[in-house]
Amino acid sequence: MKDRIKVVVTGAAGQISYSLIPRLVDGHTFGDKIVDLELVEIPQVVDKLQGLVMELEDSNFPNMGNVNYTSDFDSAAKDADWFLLVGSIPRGIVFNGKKIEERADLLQINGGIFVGQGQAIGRYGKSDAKILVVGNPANTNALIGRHAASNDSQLWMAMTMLDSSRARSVLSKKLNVEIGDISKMIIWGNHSPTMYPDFENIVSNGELGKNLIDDMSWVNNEFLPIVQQRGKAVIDSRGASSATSAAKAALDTVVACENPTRSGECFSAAVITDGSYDLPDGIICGMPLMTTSDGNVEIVRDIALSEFAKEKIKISTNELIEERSAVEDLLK
Ligand code: NAX
Repeated sequence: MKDRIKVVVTGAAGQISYSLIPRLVDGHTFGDKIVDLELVEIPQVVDKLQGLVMELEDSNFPNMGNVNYTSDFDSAAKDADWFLLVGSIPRGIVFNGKKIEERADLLQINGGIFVGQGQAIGRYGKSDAKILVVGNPANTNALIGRHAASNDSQLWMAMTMLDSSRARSVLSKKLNVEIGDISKMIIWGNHSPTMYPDFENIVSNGELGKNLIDDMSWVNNEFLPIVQQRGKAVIDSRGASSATSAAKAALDTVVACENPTRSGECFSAAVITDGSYDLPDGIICGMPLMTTSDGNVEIVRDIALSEFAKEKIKISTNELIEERSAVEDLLK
């Protein structure tokens, strides 16, 4: 009999989820396992998921197990192995009669969602559950959820894989190599325009990035702004936010956590700080990670940071500290 895995996806009727959910059951992301899906939406939207479930059933996915949709997060969370928390309230929406424009309002509203979901995950999720927060502001949402879950054996991450994929793409063009020839693309800090994509520590064809890129004008005026502002550039062009690339990045994160990381490599996600790299305590910060052969996800601790990198990372961690202050009441 094949192994089973239970995956909860919130924001299941949204754009990212439409690309993400079918690929959870296509036999690649979780290999041979049968994948049971719990698709979660807010009550006003949940009925739309019936259509998505019909499409999933019609797609002939041999690895698809039970599929349920609900607006009851607590029941969905029961014994789940993975939580992909995509659902959130976007900027510009009218919420409780008020148009949400300010970052502080966005932090409060979305943070509020993550208190309830975090408590349910801590209480009902598997003790070794892995949680990937995609919904923005992802790092601070993950901090709130992790605090509410109060279950240290579970792993809370905020997604920075999309930023890392974007940075790899820009660097592969600059270095004129295939994207697969670039490894160790680390994103430090917040999933926001302050993030720091660490070009110095990439490895391409056996050579460190700092030895390959000596054009600081290109770094400062092209590389960093392109990667940091890529989400906005996609919105400006498409009239909608990055969806298919965000879905791919979420899947890449799951695959990176489900399979041992090759020796000397690492992948990007934001996790709770633990004193490594002198990062401030108690924030969810982008760092280099690896999955061990027994399935634990750990921080890679031997990356050398230049003064330039440290300065950039500080800007982003300061922003995370400010975000944490804005939601202090949700962390009590
Ligand atoms: P959509 O607006 O298409 O979908 C979001 C869905 O979440 C909606 O259907 C909404 O009803 C649902 N939702 C809201 N509150 C919920 C709750 N409490 N429980 C369950 N569902 C809930 O947005 P989409 O384009 O799919 O983006 C989703 C989130 O990803 C946004 O916050 C977006 O900013 C964020 N992103 C994060 C990225 C990252 O790298 N971390 C990149 C892509 C994306 O911008």
